[in-house]
Amino acid sequence: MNALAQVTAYIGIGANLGDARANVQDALARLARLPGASLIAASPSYRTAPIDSSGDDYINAVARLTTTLPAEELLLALHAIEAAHGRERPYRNAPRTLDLDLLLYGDEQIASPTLTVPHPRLAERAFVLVPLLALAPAIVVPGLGPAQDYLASVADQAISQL
Ligand code: PH2
Ligand code: MG
Ligand code: MG
Repeated sequence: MNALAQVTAYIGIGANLGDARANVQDALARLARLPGASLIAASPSYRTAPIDSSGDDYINAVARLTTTLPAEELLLALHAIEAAHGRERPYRNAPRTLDLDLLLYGDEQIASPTLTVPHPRLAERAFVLVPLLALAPAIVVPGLGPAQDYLASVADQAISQL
């Protein structure tokens, strides 16, 4: 029998409500237990200034998974982890206990009503680019090219490794 194809996926993790550091660590633990996925690596955590958002500084990190889950199923699993942290969405980019974004799913470009991959603002945000490049310095973003090429354009965004 054929083994199911393993896809490498990158997940952006963010929190700025409650114990944000603990929420990010718990998200990593839950990703490690996710059926159909393996947590391969996690970036360091970073403190970042809110971008187009409000409230406290964020804690951000990126995780690399391999998974046999289709992208839409992986997204549902990410939403379930957010829900376990009491994630509420009172308005766009509201402060949140936990945000899990599917940044990259193999080399796929996906545009469905529920999911856009690569994440549309990935290359504009230091809180994604810096941890992503810490995990995968040579990563190429489908449709954009090397992630490294976008770092200079986010150099004004405050970010510090914890
Ligand atoms: N997430 C957003 C909007 N702004 N800013 C920071 N620093 N970190 C985030 O994770 C973040 C944000 C939307 O998801
Ligand atoms: Mg987000
Ligand atoms: Mg999100």
